Amino acid sequence: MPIARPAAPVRLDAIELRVLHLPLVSPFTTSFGTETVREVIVVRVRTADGDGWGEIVTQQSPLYSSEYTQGAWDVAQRFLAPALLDAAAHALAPEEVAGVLEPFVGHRMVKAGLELAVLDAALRAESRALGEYLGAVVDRIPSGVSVGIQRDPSALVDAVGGYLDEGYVRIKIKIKPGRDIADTAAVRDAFGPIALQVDANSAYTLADADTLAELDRFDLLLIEQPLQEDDIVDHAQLAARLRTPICLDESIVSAKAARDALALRAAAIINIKAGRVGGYLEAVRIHDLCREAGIPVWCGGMLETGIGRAANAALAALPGFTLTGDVSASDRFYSRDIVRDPIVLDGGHVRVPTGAGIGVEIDPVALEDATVARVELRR
Ligand code: OSB
Ligand code: MG
Repeated sequence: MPIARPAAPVRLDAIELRVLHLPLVSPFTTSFGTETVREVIVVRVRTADGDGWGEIVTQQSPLYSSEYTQGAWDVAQRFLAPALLDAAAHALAPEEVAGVLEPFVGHRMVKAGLELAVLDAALRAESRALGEYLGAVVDRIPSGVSVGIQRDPSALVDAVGGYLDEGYVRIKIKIKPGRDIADTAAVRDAFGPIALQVDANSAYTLADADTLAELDRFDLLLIEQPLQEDDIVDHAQLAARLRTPICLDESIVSAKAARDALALRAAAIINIKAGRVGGYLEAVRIHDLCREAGIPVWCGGMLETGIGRAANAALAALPGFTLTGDVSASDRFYSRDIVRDPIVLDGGHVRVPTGAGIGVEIDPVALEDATVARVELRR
């Protein structure tokens, strides 16, 4: 359902942007590369009624998407934040942010981070929780974990075993050509009928359909984004050759892209990430249209800090999120988060925050320690 009760407008006095470097507890490897330090941008909007926080989930290099942190840093300061400050000369409702930023093509992760900060400020001013605002129907959600490519299949089994011991209820392993069948077989053989899915991050082409069809024998929940971002028709052709359901991630950059992918039968399941689609409000629209179409969705992740993770937990509490998402605990990636009350795993679940706004408080010392660049733009 669309947002039931909009938030009151806020007047923006300033927007602070910071680039953070947060060391990961272990390297995270996907088909597109390895990350050891999370480089991310945190947004603080300043209003007469208090601050609001958001996160721009770009990565250091444009490998998952065309967006990347230094590009985001530039476009946010040069165009998007000034446009928002101009528009907010009187007051701006969170629901109006996307419209103000719409003339600028792309840069959805930047738009999402700015929108979240305005949304957080507006909801904090009203003492409303983001979950309640978005339409959450549960107070805790099951937690899955995304496991990177390891040195070899036996190291992967060790890593997966550790997460199962911690209580994660669904495992996703990253695959790439040459590290697909044997890795998946090793995990299936070691752990039997666990809830298991794979993510290729666009590493294959339709010419690999026979290899991908070999994955059918592992009874996977889904295969995520086997082909490239714009391979919508190819995904539809691949789907006709696989028993394993295809889930799209990179391809779904908007509600329009989601509608088109469903019309073309390119996806049976959709991974929703607010950053990738330009914000939590667009994410809710995708949720709504998938629910209408009977398409299951789940909440993906971008190695968010405690800011984005709290917001993801709120989103994943909507009724159409019928599959377990990548909303893992803070300590899966970080030994020190930038929020005071980071997400923890409790019986395989994480709690949906109930405090005002995103429902977590920033740890100012941890934030400062992680900051490598800071700028403040004023109206
Ligand atoms: O494809 O889902 C992905 C992380 C960065 C970029 C893309 C992806 C991922 C993950 C991690 O799989 C999910 C998480 O944040 O836990
Ligand atoms: Mg993915």
